[in-house]
Amino acid sequence: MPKYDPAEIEPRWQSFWEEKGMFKTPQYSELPKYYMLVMFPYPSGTMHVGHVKNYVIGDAVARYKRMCGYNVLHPFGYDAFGLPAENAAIERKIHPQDWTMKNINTIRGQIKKLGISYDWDREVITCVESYYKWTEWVFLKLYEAGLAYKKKAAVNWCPKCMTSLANEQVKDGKCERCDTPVTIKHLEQWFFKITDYAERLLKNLDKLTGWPEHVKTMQRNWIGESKGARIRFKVDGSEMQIEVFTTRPDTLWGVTFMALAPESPLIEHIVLPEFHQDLEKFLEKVGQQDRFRRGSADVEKEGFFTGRYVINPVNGEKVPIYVANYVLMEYGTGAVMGVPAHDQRDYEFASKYGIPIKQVIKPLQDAVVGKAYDGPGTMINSGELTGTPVPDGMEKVLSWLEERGLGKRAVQYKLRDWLISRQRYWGAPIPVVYCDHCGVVPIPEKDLPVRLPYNVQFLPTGQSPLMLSEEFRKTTCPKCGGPALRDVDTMDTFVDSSWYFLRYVNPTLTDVPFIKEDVDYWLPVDQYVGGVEHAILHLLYSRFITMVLHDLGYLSFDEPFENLFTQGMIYKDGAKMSKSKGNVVSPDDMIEKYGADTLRLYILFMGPPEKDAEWNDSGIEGVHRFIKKAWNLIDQIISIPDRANGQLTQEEKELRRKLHSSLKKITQDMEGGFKFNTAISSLMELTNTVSDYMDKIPQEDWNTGVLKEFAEKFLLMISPFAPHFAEELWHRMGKDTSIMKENWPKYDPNALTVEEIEIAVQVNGKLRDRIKIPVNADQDQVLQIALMSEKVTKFLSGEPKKVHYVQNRLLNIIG
Ligand code: ANZ
Ligand code: ZN
Repeated sequence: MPKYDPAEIEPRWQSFWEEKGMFKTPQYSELPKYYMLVMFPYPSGTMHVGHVKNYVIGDAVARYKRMCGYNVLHPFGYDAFGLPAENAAIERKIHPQDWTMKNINTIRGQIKKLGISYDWDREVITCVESYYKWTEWVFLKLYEAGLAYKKKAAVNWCPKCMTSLANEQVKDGKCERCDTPVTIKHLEQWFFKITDYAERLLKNLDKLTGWPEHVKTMQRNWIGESKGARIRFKVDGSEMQIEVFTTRPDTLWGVTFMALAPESPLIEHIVLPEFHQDLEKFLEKVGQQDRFRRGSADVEKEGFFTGRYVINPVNGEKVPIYVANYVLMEYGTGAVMGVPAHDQRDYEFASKYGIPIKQVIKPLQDAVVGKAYDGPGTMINSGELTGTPVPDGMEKVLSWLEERGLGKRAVQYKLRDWLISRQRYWGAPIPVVYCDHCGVVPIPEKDLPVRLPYNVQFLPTGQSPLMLSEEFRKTTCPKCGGPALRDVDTMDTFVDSSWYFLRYVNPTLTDVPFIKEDVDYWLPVDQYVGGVEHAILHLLYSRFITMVLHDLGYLSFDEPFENLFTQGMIYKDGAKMSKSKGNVVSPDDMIEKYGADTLRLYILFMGPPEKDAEWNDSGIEGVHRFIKKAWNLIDQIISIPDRANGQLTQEEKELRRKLHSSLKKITQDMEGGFKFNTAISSLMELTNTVSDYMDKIPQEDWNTGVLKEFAEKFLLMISPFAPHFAEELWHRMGKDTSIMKENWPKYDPNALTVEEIEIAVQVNGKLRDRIKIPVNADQDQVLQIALMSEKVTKFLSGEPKKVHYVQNRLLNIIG
């Protein structure tokens, strides 16, 4: 009997599949399409088993769907630009391109050894010219549509990475990548106007019924819709007005001060001259505070009185104007109407500076003293609106304000425009030039790509490395032919990944990024699988770019991903795997030790795939024992010659029942969403049942028909998880076509019916009744049925003392 030898089997089938082109996807087919997409990786090193989980899940789905009769698109690529690759390259003093390409080769090799069924002809690498040419094209399209603009802005600056960061890349005031506290720098930057799409990005979430609820919630919170009003206050003794955004227009009568953000451009026009010097000092102090924490509840409130007042439009009251640290310039209008009685931050501010606190909402129940009350209640001290219940009466308040022209309804989003300029080398160039004569001039599409030069001093210095390349920077204006300078920044890597799923459809076209009919056929993606860490940024940006391209007529759909699945992480020793912690498990080591199929099965068996799971060496050992056992079992079955099997015996019927009920259950697990772990445990149980049968029944009595049916169906069912194993035994069974070409098996409903038989029931040795029981029911079950018969119980005086059961024949109760 040949031993299970994955090291011999697996490479052989990998070459076979590749030579026969079995992973290739025809562009069109009679079959319905299924686009199975996994999030492509940053090639910033080798992969560990945690990374691989994503691809193993995707492959199980892709292989299963092929068997179900779909034309499956299952591509792979690399998010190859960006800081991770660049930083790693700098650390190792090697060019980012060389470093990245080397890693890509390693990763590709790792994936191939796993037998993942990617269509390698469609591989996409974002840092190669043929791809980033079209990333530049995306920029141009946004620019033409008025959705890319440049402005001087205070940006988040990471002093270690020496680049600006999007708000999304700042976590708790620190750089997401290196944990360095982020500072502020004023730079001319390019932005994408994602805020124009805030409402649609929010509303469309309701359509995405195939997305996990928690991901949609994260997106909703990130977009952060607030409904309220904008209200203008006149500055006393001036023509100037200050507009505020408030979610509580019902508290307008309780305003006792006005607060401006320290960055507000209004300040210099408002503050009295004699206050100027002190104001400077105040602004300097606030400028040193952490801009991301300034607005949070626990930060000490600080303010500066400008010497001026505004007039409350509803009651004519004069209230002082302050500059306050907790007001942020980026939100609303950068100005707040202070209502200390009903807003906690205003309350703390007013208490500190001796500003009156005026109650205008009467709580439904007694409120906590010494705190702002922000709960429901009734408006008081509020002129005509006194008595209005809130928040129920908010509509009435808004209409009242609008009718009198005092304010207007407004919706405010937390979402900011997407800052895409990076002062780094390793990214797609921004395709514009600056001409003294013509100003900002986009590069014409026919002149794309703007090539990223290889020979550049790319170490970060705080200014863009491309600035140092005269050869890159100096050019001529496409409009007037005069001298011009190129933009020396590169694009945020999230731009690269915001459209890669379109490129997989037509990965090699050189004159267009994709063909509309083709992407319309393949997209939306049927199933997207990836890490929950991309719940906000990547998914939001991809949705945005898709909407823009849709609106420009390039696509017929406006949401790219129909179904989303977020897989959990693999932990080792209770922690996330990382090189620095030294708890990394390499897929290569596991493949060497157990083979790819064992690794694949174990990753899928570890638990529900959406949950985090702990890597366990004895766990993979156990899975390896299972696969060896299944190998031996099937090998034995294959080796017995077929013979005529008569009527099925009871055991044989049972065996078929188990086979078909497993098939039914596993099909449900596959259809009902990623329940690979329970599917695999059904396969294990089934193996045990068959093995018990073969142990119990002498070999010459084995029903070869039933056993071969088992072997065949078992191989089909395990093939999405352990494809090499399945393919090998499939051929050993004498099949001459690939198991990949087979259909997913259908269960036989007739095999599922449980047969009943009649058995005799004795009480104290005397026959008292005959009862019907399901074949092979156990003793407890049979006893229960027997005790429902009066003919039995009337001979018993209480609980049975002893029970003797001869399976499927006779039950004797001693009472
Ligand atoms: C008056 C008021 C009274 C407010 C009250 C709240 C309670 P969300 O829900 O986050 O949208 N606000 C407006 N712009 C601000 C800015 N640039 N910096 C800091 N705070 C700002 O919060 C909206 C509320 O946050 C607004 O409603 C405003 O305070 C404040 F009893 O206006 B409110
Ligand atoms: Zn010009």
